[in-house]
Formats: sequence, structure tokens, C-alpha cells
Amino acid sequence: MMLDAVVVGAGFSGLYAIHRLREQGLSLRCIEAAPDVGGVWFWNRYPGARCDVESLQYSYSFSREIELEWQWSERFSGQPEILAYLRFVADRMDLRRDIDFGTRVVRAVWDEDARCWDVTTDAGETLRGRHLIMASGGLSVTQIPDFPGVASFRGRTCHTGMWPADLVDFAGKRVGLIGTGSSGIQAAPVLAQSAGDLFVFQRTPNFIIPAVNRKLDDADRAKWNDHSTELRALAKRIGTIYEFSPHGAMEVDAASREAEYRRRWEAGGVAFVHAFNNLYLDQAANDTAADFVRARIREIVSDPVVAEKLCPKDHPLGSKRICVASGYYEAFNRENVHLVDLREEPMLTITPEGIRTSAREIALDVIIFATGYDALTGALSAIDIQGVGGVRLAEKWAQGPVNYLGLMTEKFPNMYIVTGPGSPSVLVNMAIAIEQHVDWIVECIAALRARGAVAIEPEAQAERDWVRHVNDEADKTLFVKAKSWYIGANIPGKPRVFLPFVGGIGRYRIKCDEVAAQGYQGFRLLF
Ligand code: NA7
Repeated sequence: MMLDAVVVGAGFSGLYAIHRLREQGLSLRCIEAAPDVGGVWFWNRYPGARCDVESLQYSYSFSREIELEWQWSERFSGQPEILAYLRFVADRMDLRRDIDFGTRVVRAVWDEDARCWDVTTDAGETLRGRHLIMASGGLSVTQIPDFPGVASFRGRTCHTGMWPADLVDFAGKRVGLIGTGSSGIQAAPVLAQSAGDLFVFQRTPNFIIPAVNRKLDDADRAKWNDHSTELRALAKRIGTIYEFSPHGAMEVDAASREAEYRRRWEAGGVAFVHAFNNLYLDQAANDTAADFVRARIREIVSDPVVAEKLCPKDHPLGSKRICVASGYYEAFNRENVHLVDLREEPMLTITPEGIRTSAREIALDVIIFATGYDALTGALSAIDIQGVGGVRLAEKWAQGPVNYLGLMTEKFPNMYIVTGPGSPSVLVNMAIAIEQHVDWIVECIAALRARGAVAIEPEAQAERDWVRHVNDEADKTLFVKAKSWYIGANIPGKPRVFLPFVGGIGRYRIKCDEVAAQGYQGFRLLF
């Protein structure tokens, strides 16, 4: 039996794809490796895991009923609540009946004669689908560096992004936390409260803005719900609703600049980086924001030596993903929290008892890897995907993920990528980006059917032009000045190509809509 679509992944993207495909009357099957829905929000159950986009905005916009029935309890909800929300949506829309849980896609092969995908799972089953929707997540394949000696460690190890459900009790334990990106800096203050001793192994300090999280009350929710139609329409154009400044940082005097940074610091959240409109573009402007944050770190952390080590100095603020946390810097004032600066004392090896640096051996009971992901391409390269003439996606992308609009890639007809490389993706509110992508994909499938076409694939020139455009746009910004996962720098051997589209969801949406309105310009339709 040929399905209209096979969907890979039942996180935010996959769930919405099921709903939209069903609306079109299309047959589908969704394959999910986890035993439940949720995707990254299923696996990221480390202590302190929380979204850094406000919950009211980090939610689906497609159903007014769901919006009114679900009550977010906090400004930035934690992982348990976000997972509960996704479970609620799955049940409310009766989505589970189309999902095979606990099953992983291992291979997908394009059948040129039948013009469909044969999708094989680790259960040994092969599903046949006309279209293949990769809702497999941009941050779903965890990365643990090849630390020597890791297998010899006698205690417990885990990655924040693949957190074992039973690892909850740290009382009296000596915990090592490697990595100070968004995951590490969220986990640290929570672990600090229960662990006997917490050792934070830091290679690169990050800029961390206070979340200023708080409970939401009925008035907050009513305010949002009363205006959500306009607010969500605005968010579809700008990504996340922040207070964006029309001014450059140097257009105002130093005192006004400082006051603006302070106001945003006290309000909390990512809006800090929008204090001026050129912080991502101009190094001198960026320095003023970075100086402000470094001054706060020196103010909060009582030991000046530790404070200095926590001050980021080697990349512009925001060029690595800006971090948002509660009580991270304050945690270093606790007696049981110890910063291990890996620039000063590099890690040599993991031993049976703990971690040996160039200066000492630190005995540990648990080692937590908060070491990130094979971002944006990892979940796709983990599957053996073979397109026209047996070409493998991994081979085609050996020098970087060539794609058109971040949605498709030539020689892989009818394979759609949700929020992958070449799209705004992780640089915007993912809930918005996901809905935009899935809507475009499902409408594309409907348009093909209406015209009697069976397949669609980008033209090689269109994808070359798009990749150049994505890189040209990134080159205008300070993003390219950091060795970040945006550019593949955290994975040994990964091509250094700037992955997400920095031009914003508004411009991107207009481009995608124009392409569709012009009869899928840059794509080839097969009849
Ligand atoms: P990130 O942001 O990739 O952070 C990974 C951290 O791990 C970062 O501090 C790295 O330091 C550190 N790291 C990586 N490899 C090593 C080695 N070999 N030794 C020491 N330290 C290392 O991942 P997160 O999970 O925190 O966040 C990912 C996204 O998830 C986040 O942006 C949100 O969108 C949600 P480095 O900076 O490379 O020196």
C-alpha cells in the first residue's frame, strides 16, 4: 500500500504535520524513536530544562480551542510542562493513532519508477510513501566528544539531550558538568542545589541573560488570549514578539545605552539582544552590550578570579546562541560549586574515578555531558537516505547541506525538511518556523495533486543560488565570528558552512510564498 506521506518524528513538527496532512485527507504514517510524542522535549529532561522563548509564544497558533484550553503556568515553562502540552495536543487532536512509537527510521530509498519513498525502520518494516517529511529535529542528535577514558568511568554518565528518566537524585553526589551552552547553564544552578559538589567544566564562557521567570496568572493569560490573533499574526512576520529597537547603539549616549541595557537585563530574556538594532551587525555596538554583561558578572560573582573566568571575551555577544538562565552566575557563590576552566587546565582524560585535568584529578560520581548536538544536519545524516540514481544524502552534503529554501534538496524528490539548514530555524521561535514550514509543505503537496504532478524537486541552480544567499546574509553579521554549532564548528570534520538563514522569518516567509505563487519557481515538477 502506498501512503501519501511518511513523517519522521513526532515532536512539535511531526505532530503539526500529521494534523495538516489529515486535514487534506491524505494518508500517512509517522515514525517516532521515543516511546511518546515530544521530540526534543521528550528527551531533554535534565534538571532545569526550560524554553528560552516565552511559553505563550512557544505554542501552536493553528487552533484557538487549544490555545484557550491550555493554561501555561510560567513565563518560561519547564520541560515537563512543554511535554505535557504536546501530549495534550496529541490527545486532543487524536494524533497518536497515526504514530509508530519506539521505532526508528534507518533507511529511505527513492524508487524512481514508482516515484515514491521506501522507508525502512529498525523494526524491519518498509513503508511506501509518495512524500517523505523529515520532522526529525534540528537539535536531536546528541554529541559527546571523544573524551579519552570515558568507558573506564565507574560512575554514571549521561547527556543532557538524552536524559535517563531515573537520574533524579544528586544528594551528596560529586557531579561533573561538561559544557556551558544553554543546557549546561540551565542545569548548573538546579544541580547546585542538590548535589554535594558540582564541578562545572567550562571551555568557553557564554553570555547569559537572566530569565526573570515568573508564574503567569489568569490576567496574563487573558491579556494574551484577548489579543492573540493580532499578536500571532505579528509573530508570523517577526518570529518572536520582542521589543525591537529602531536605534543603533551608537546613536544614543553612553548613559542612555547603559540604562537601556539595565532595563532589559532586569526584564529578563532574549529581548536583551534587541536593545539596539545593530548588535548583531557592528562589533563596536556589540562591545557595549558585552561590556555591560561582563560588568554584571563581576558584580554578581563574589570571587573576582572566578568572575573573570566566567566573562566571555572571545566572541561577540549573541554570535553563539545567547543563553538565558536563572541563578547561573549566583551559583558560583555557593561553596559546593566549583568552576574548572579548561582553557587554563585542559582535560586530559576521564579516569575510573573522575576527570583528570592538566592540574589535578577531580573525583566524581556522575559526569553530565552538556556538550550539544550535531545541529540541523545530524538527524538527516543518521539515516541512510538514497535519492535519484542511488545518490546518498551524506555524499551530496559532504561539503555542506546544499538545499533550496532549506526545504528540499535536488535529487531527493518529495523529501521535505522541516526547519532544517538553509531556513531560519533555530534563529527564530521554532513554533512559528515549524508551522510556516509544515504549512508550505502540505500546501505544496496539495498543489502537486491539483495539477496532476507526482513529484517535485529543486533545480540545481536554484539551490546553489539559495545557499550562496544564505551565506552572503550570514557574512554581513557577527554570527560568523564565533566557532559555534551554527557553523558546524562543534563537530570534528563537519563542513564549516553557516547553517541557518539569518534574514528572519518575515523575509523568508515572503520568499517561500512567492516561490509557490509563481508555480514553484526553482523547482521541477514531475508528472
Ligand atoms: P551547545 O550550545 O552546543 O553547548 C555545548 C557546550 O559544550 C559548549 O559550552 C561547548 O564548549 C561544550 N563542549 C563541547 N565540546 C567540548 C569539549 N570537547 N570539551 C569541553 N567542552 C565542550 O549545546 P546545548 O545543549 O547547551 O545547547 C544547544 C541548544 O539547545 C541551545 O542553543 C538551545 O537552542 C537549545 P565550546 O563553546 O564549544 O567551547
